[in-house]
Amino acid sequence: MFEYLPLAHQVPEEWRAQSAVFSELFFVFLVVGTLVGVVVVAYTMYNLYRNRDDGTGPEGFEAPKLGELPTGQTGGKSSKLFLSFGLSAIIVISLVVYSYGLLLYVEQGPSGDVADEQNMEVEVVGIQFAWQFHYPNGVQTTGTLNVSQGEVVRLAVTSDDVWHNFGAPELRVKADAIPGEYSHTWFIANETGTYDVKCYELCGSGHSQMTAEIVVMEEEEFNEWYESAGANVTETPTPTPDDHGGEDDEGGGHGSVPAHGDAAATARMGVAA
Ligand SMILES: [Cu+2]
Repeated sequence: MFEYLPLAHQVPEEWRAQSAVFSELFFVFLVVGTLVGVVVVAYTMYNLYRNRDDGTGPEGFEAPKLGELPTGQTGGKSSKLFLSFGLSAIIVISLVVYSYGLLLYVEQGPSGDVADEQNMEVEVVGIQFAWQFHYPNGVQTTGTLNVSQGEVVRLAVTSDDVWHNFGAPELRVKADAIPGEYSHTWFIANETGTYDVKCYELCGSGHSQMTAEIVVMEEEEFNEWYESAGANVTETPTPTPDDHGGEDDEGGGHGSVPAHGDAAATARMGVAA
């Protein structure tokens, strides 16, 4: 139904990091919520003052009764009721449409021909108690994920033993690591630097030490590292999972773990369904 919305993000200049999308969502909801709150509270205070009982009230005033619409009063009370209801509906529906479009982008990442070519898919494997990264050229690292600045990095997250959860809070990345299946997520890091990775699913005695880091390098530096590391690879490249990116896969994957208490995963399931 809303497939056309991510089309707005087909050119690299419009690719936005998930963290930027979430910041915008929080900002918009904060501003709209504050404005509505100020208007409602101010209007309530104004009416409290205007309709205060100073002993000179109108004769025969009938106060609204519980469970009845306040119609029939003079002064257009019912039209005010429907006006406020209509305004609320417009605000709520606008926010739903707006945030649903952004959440689809968060879910699927940049789309289009350029995004299909300019990305790197890395297989992320959780083990007790470390994170392993398998690059398309066969390079494997443990504990450090090197990526290029500004590139779309797609992650296929899985586990070799028990349930883990791969999370990099600063990049707003989080995905279940479940044996036998892949969770898909993506990120763009526009700033070079080092970002913390932690395991967010209690997985055993070493859970708290199950950390890693994402190192974002400048493009040249990354290419240099990637090629020299790739030159040392003797074994055949690890096949990357071929079931990536599909909305159905995503829904199916999360749908098969209904007992899981991860609020983010539940929210994603809701969006993908
Ligand atoms: Cu873990």
